[in-house]
Amino acid sequence: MDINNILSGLEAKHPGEKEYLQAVKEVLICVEDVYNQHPEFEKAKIIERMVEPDRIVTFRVTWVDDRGEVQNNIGYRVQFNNAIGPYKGGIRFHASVNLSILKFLGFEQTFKNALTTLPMGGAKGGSDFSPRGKSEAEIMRFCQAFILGLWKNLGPDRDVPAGDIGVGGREVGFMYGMYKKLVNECTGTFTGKGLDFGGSRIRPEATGFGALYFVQNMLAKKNDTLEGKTIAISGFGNVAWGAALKATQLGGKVVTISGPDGYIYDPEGISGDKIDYMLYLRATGEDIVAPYAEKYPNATFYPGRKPWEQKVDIALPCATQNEVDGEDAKKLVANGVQLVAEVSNMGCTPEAIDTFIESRTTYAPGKAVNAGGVATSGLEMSQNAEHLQWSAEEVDDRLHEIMSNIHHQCVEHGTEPDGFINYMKGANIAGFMKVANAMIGQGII
Ligand code: 2IT
Repeated sequence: MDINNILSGLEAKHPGEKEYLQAVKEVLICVEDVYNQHPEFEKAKIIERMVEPDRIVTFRVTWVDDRGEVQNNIGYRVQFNNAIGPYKGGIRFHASVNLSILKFLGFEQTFKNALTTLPMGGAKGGSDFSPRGKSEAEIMRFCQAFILGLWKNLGPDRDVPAGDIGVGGREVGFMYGMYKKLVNECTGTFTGKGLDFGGSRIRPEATGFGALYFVQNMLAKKNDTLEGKTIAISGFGNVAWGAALKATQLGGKVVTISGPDGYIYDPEGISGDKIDYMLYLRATGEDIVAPYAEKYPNATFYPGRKPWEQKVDIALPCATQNEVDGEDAKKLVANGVQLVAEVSNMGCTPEAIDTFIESRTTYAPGKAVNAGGVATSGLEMSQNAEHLQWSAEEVDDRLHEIMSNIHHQCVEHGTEPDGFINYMKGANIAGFMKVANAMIGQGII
């Protein structure tokens, strides 16, 4: 495989799609050696086929705001790869959404879903619609209009969306309601649904909980635990909330959260009702964390800054892609960080990852660490298919097992001769091999 050749070909075809090209480059570098050991991959042009989405659906979403004004947004669904199972992945509503971001997310999702061992292909969708400051009625009308443009491409065995940034239980409910009205079938088709209409227990918590189970596994490998560790978390959405809850339960002390306006440092630890307060802050729809420091005066608000300048044992980026850059990584390493686990998708820039790996800092990528969210979505699909709802204990037990298994795959494929575990390499190789073999098994299509 000639990585530079493939990448320059992709750059020429998709100029300016920087997140997408970044995600592809990371995987290609990691899998180059194993790829070259399998001439059947080269013969079937597996890489060339795998880096292009199977299909991209783009549609105009028109809706009416509360003032009666007509609004237009763009909707997308990137159906990346269904070699392993139906297209599966979240929907993101954020002003920054564009095709490059959704292609990177769909590409990552394909390998992440393969790592879960559940039968799910990879996809991602979304819109440049910004939920910030919108009323509930506006959000509902937008969700309904979005589904009018997309529903024909979905189905329980075709494509099963879920939430992502800007899309939580409320939005999934509105989208699923409209979808169901159009197809007149109760087959699931969305995950992250409400508990009363086919949702899975533990799904809201699953991304954060799964991430902490993964971190527990990483620490156990170093004969360590979360007990007494200080933890920097970024973001204050659903993922940050689940991560803070589980980190605290397991004996860690979460000292930061962040929003687009800056970050909060709370030396006493963000626990108990302070974690619930995150949900309140999110529900206001204003997308700011500053009010935390007014409510809890022992905490400090640092406007316009990122939490990575604080001295902590563990860093858990839980906000968005490329939120930890090379400079942030240098600060974390200089302050003696012991472990960095991406809970956001592609939370670290390539420079940040290089800094962690060169300094032999234990680092794991989002596609392994945050796979508990989509894994629990897979469990929701199973429950819908058998028309049953499992107990919280059953779902949580399976989530534990899946995260340990992903950790095991990373160790198996990522342990270097000096004993250092390169989780990025391990996750990419394990995910890639499964998708590549599934594609080979189904012929040239
Ligand atoms: O990035 C992700 O894995 C998600 N947003 C969850 C996807 C899903 O289908 O549950």
